[in-house]
Amino acid sequence: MPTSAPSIFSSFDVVHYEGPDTQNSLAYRWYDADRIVLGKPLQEHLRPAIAYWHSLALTGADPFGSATIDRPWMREQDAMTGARMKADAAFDLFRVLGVPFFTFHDRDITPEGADLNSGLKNLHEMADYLEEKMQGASVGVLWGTANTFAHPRFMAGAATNPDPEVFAFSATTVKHCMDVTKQLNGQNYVLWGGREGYDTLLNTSLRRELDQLGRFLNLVVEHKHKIGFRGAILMEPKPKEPTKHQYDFDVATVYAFLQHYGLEHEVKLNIEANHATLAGHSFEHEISMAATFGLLGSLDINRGDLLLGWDTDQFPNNLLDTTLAMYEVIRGGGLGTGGLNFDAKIRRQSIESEDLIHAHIGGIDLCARAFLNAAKLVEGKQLPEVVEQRYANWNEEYAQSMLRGNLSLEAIAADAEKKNLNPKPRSGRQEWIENLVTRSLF
Ligand code: XLS
Ligand code: CA
Ligand code: CA
Repeated sequence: MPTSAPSIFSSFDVVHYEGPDTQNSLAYRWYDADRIVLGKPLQEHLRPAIAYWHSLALTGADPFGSATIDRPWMREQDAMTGARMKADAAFDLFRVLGVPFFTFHDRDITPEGADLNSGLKNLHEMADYLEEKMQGASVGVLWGTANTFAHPRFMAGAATNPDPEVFAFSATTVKHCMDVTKQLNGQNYVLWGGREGYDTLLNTSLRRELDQLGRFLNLVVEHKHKIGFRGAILMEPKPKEPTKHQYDFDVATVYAFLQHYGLEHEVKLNIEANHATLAGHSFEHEISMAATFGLLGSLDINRGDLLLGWDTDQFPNNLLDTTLAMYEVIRGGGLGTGGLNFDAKIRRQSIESEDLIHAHIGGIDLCARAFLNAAKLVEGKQLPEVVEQRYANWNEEYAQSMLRGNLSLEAIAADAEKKNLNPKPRSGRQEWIENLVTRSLF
């Protein structure tokens, strides 16, 4: 039964595109969902999604203080009634912002049960409730996932736990979350490593833990095929936090892991901006690495604070960084079944419901504007041509035979000595190129 009271978002008008000159702060300036860019509507390139955990479950508590964000469903005595109130508010928020997707963990949509089976019962009950609500709404699931990191039982990992019962508990949880994601027609299923890592090697068997994680991922892939889930399975790299060292450190580490366990053709990646910078990379580097190996799945959009060394998950506001990221998305062939999930949270002092709406408007508008910039750079052809010309000599026959492996080191040396090669350095033209990008921002 839907709860009858209006939600904290129900009184807001639907946010529309009004163009860059509007004075209305509750309007989109750049996110013109139907505008055709590079052959298809902007919305189909971006596929924005609202993250249930940050938007509906956030309390603002931090290690120094208690909750600041007070939502009516958090005060509800009956946990399942609270979960339904939260879902009602969520669907109001989706409608107001006009986003096509949302993402969730099992623990965001349902309370923890007294034991495994009662928790699973709650999950299926809420999945049915969400399915019903989705029938009257124009929002879908970008991805679902399992929270196998918050409860103390997972403190030493889920799949990588030294206790096989935790492995089995986690496998059961993920199985049901995958089933529910399929039921809700989810476009992807995500696995972020949570506590899959270690705090000290002194109590850890790396070999065992990696083998456990490899087996776990293989089980997930087998189940995907068994139930006929057509979406992608996505791993989400993160270098540290909560553990000192996470096994899914960055794109390159996960690619090595997938190859080692025979999964590189089955699993793609969900790449988060803040995780990229925590790993010492730029977001665009991680996107480009993933695209290079055919692993580009979906993006978690947010930003960190370069003066802080942790995952602040702020809403993004840097147009240059986001333009560079969108440029690599386009170069990488787009996001396919993926999208832009706003894995971002309002600050602890942003306690009004309106703050959450401004946050998403800003983030979605930023990505739209960045995508338009990037599309302009692609269409302008100057940037792609620079790269083309820079490597043009590799298209020649001799260069190609070096690449194909037709020539040994000895043969290459003999030819080079015969020609007495004297290659001339050429400008990389970085400043000219960077000016092209900077000009696209204004
Ligand atoms: C945490 C992660 C997490 C995943 C989903 O840092 O970003 O929220 O995206 O479990
Ligand atoms: Ca994330
Ligand atoms: Ca994060």
